[in-house]
Amino acid sequence: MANLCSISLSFLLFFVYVVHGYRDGDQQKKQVYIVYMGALPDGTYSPSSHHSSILEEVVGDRDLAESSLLTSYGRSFNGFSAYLTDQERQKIAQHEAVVSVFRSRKVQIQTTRSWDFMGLSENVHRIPSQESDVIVGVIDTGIWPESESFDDKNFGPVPSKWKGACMGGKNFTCNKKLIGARYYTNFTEYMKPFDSARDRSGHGTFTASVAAGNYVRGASFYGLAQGTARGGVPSARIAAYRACDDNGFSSDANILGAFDDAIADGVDILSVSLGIAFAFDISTNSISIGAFHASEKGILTVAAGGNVGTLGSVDNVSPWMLTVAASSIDRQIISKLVLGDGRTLIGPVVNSLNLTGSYFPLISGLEGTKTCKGEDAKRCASGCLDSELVKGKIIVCRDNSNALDEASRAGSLGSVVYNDVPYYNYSDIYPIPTSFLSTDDFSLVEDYLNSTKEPRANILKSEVIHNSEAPVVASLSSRGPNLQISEILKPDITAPGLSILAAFSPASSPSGSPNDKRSVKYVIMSGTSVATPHAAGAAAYVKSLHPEWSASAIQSSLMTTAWHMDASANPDAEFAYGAGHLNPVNATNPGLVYETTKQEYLRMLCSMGFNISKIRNLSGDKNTSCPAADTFTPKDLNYPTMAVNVTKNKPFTVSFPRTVTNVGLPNSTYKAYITSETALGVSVKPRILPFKSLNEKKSFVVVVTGKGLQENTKLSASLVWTDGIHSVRSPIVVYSFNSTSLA
Ligand SMILES: *[C@@H]1O[C@H](CO)[C@@H](O)[C@H](O)[C@H]1NC(C)=O
Ligand SMILES: *[C@@H]1O[C@H](CO)[C@@H](O)[C@H](O)[C@H]1NC(C)=O
Ligand SMILES: *[C@@H]1O[C@H](CO)[C@@H](O)[C@H](O)[C@H]1NC(C)=O
Ligand SMILES: *[C@@H]1O[C@H](CO)[C@@H](O)[C@H](O)[C@H]1NC(C)=O
Ligand SMILES: *[C@@H]1O[C@H](CO)[C@@H](O)[C@H](O)[C@H]1NC(C)=O
Ligand SMILES: *[C@@H]1O[C@H](CO)[C@@H](O)[C@H](O)[C@H]1NC(C)=O
Ligand SMILES: *[C@@H]1O[C@H](CO)[C@@H](O)[C@H](O)[C@H]1NC(C)=O
Ligand SMILES: *[C@@H]1O[C@H](CO)[C@@H](O)[C@H](O)[C@H]1NC(C)=O
Ligand SMILES: *[C@@H]1O[C@H](CO)[C@@H](O)[C@H](O)[C@H]1NC(C)=O
Ligand SMILES: *[C@@H]1O[C@H](CO)[C@@H](O)[C@H](O)[C@H]1NC(C)=O
Ligand SMILES: CC(=O)N[C@H]1CO[C@H](CO)[C@@H](O)[C@@H]1O
Repeated sequence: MANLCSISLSFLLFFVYVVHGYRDGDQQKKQVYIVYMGALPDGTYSPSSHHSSILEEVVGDRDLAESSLLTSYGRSFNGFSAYLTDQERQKIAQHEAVVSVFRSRKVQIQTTRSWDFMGLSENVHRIPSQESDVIVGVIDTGIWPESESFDDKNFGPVPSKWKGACMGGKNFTCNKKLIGARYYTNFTEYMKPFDSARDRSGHGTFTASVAAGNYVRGASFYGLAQGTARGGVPSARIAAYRACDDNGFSSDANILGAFDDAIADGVDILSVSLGIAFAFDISTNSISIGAFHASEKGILTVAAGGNVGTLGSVDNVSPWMLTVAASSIDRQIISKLVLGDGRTLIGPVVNSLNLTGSYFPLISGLEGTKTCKGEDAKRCASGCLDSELVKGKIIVCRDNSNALDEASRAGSLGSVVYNDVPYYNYSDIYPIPTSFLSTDDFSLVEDYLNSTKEPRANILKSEVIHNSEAPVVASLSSRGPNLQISEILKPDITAPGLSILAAFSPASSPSGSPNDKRSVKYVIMSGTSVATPHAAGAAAYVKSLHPEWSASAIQSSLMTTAWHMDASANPDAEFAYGAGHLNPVNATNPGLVYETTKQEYLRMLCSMGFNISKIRNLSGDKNTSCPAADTFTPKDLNYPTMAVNVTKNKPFTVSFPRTVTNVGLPNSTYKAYITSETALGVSVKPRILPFKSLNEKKSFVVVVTGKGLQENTKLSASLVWTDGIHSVRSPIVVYSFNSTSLA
């Protein structure tokens, strides 16, 4: 046995060696790397010639350097991408001008009743002239420019501050609503090339319309969720940056290109419903890097927390961006399966039509195949179903949603599958009428099949039902703790992300399946991708009323005014919803804000052990220094929430220094109110903050003590500053989680 293995192993090595040597003749394979150089230097500077000369130093040859350079970034920050061998990569990482070098990774996409549900009604206070000056940038799969949601009727001229362009490719026209478009397809690793910013997947059209789409009356998906579709800021402008292919895939290298342009073009808010799935080092992550430079320019980046659903899975975790979780709204969409004996079973599905007729033959996977046997047949495994046998029938497949492609390929009338993935219980659209049942209900259907001579069933068009438990964080929504910066609580906030109606690309199929020939202008979707543009729209709304506010002031106003969520209905509590549920109206009048400066972000990086010369390059300021013997840690950042990871089973005393800025009433006195679990002692000094003028700052310290936490547990409290009019709330979370048990 052992011999056999070693023989095949050496054969394999030999084979790899030969193939490798034959293909490039080089001792090392070249791969695409991103060379990140931080901020742009002051004065006249030619990024591309600097990039070429750095490459020339490293590869030692001018022509080779030219051919290795792929893209120069240099409008908003400094860096480039290039083909490098591993040796060249190591050499370039030592270069004094370089902050980090990393492989481009795969990045992917993760009526609007939702706005009414949050209290942002159609007749809410707006300043249309200011709102129409706000530009929301969306980095996604592109946009469908002809959608009614982006029509420019009644829009005035493009804001004069706009420095962007309409470079959407062939047959792509912008207008006074959709004022800019660009696309990024240089790097086809992980993705398929495309030739325009036109959205053929629907995702980018959807997110752009949730953030800033027009009012569109009578929008619905086949009559479902009918109402007025609208974004958070219907009068605002949109700029679309297409970095993702039709399947929603992109790479760091393309995402950086989109950030580089969007910041320089002059967007006000960036909505980024993308992620890498599980956080990565913040200096080698395109979204983190882009968002850092955006925040320097006063642009808040709003990003998706991810759809992994487990503890520790939250993505986009840097403090200079707002990270969004997804939760339910009071509307839920379900579909009924009616069995021949009259029993009705309910599942979360969006079915667009009633089958014409009352009952149809119901058959098992075994009866739908001529070629497959056993479990494969029962599961309706790929290629098993025979069109003749399933035509006009509803097929029961002992599988989760994977069987749906096979059932639709074979042309069955409808299908019944089960749902055994706990986080996958939201209502989605499938290519054929579908019943998506719990495993218990599914076995009732199997019993019925076995016990009945001529089993029959019908699958009804979906119904909208009231969900009185809302908002509850979706089980798919990624949770903290933050595995990169354990003292920054992430996600920051939750927003509607389940069964939301918004604009779509008619070139795509609503279920995403090639077997689905429907083409629609509005569709229903779920996920943190859907929640993100809600928060971006709310950020743009705050920006429209306070054009001068910094990115961190807007972030703070959204977080401290969030609705308090019910911890008993959300087992992971703050790790699931952060500060709570987005409340766009109250966010416009927060009273106090926790503002964070670039200097503090840099100090945080110092405390995390980043090399000072790299921090200087990142900041673009040669004077930046890390304070000697600094006791600062990320919990000391002036962040609107407070979190700390303490050593298990040990008593702790932790201080959180904070400073608030008065943006409410000039003369006001704020008092501190604390609510806490009994095992935590929380005190605030001072407890009263008297303000005499606007923009005045006051500092205080929150001290949290406890006797010790068992591993993998947490305790929470909250601090509310109130002047009788405003409530400024910050959650406080003390936890002890072993990150290796989470990853
Ligand atoms: C990358 O894309 C941009 C924009 O399409 C283009 O200007 C540039 O030349 C491309 N670079 C390469 C190396 O293809
Ligand atoms: C910081 O980076 C510079 C430039 O790459 C390098 O020379 C220096 O040794 C680094 N310092 C430390 C402490 O790693
Ligand atoms: C432009 O694209 C739209 C949408 O795909 C299509 O309907 C139209 O025919 C195209 N026009 C041209 C000139 O290709
Ligand atoms: C679908 O069929 C059910 C049961 O036959 C009926 O109650 C319902 O009204 C129908 N819905 C539509 C939209 O036709
Ligand atoms: C999803 O499952 C959770 C937990 O089982 C449940 O509380 C929630 O209501 C379900 N949501 C939907 C939309 O079915
Ligand atoms: C129903 O029949 C199928 C196929 O014969 C069998 O695999 C399954 O165990 C039966 N289910 C029940 C609940 O008896
Ligand atoms: C929103 O603000 C109003 C007035 O400023 C206040 O009365 C209300 O309680 C706030 N709502 C929430 C959910 O905090
Ligand atoms: C850096 O410090 C020097 C000396 O203190 C000062 O003259 C210069 O203006 C500073 N530069 C910046 C960008 O702050
Ligand atoms: C604000 O404070 C000043 C000085 O203490 C006082 O004269 C003024 O009446 C106060 N204004 C309000 C609205 O309370
Ligand atoms: C919390 O700190 C401990 C060490 O004290 C560390 O092992 C663990 O990974 C940290 N947890 C997280 C989530 O960062
Ligand atoms: C582009 C840039 O500003 N690079 C700087 C990075 O830091 C080194 C060392 O301080 C400088 O020499 C570079 O000019």
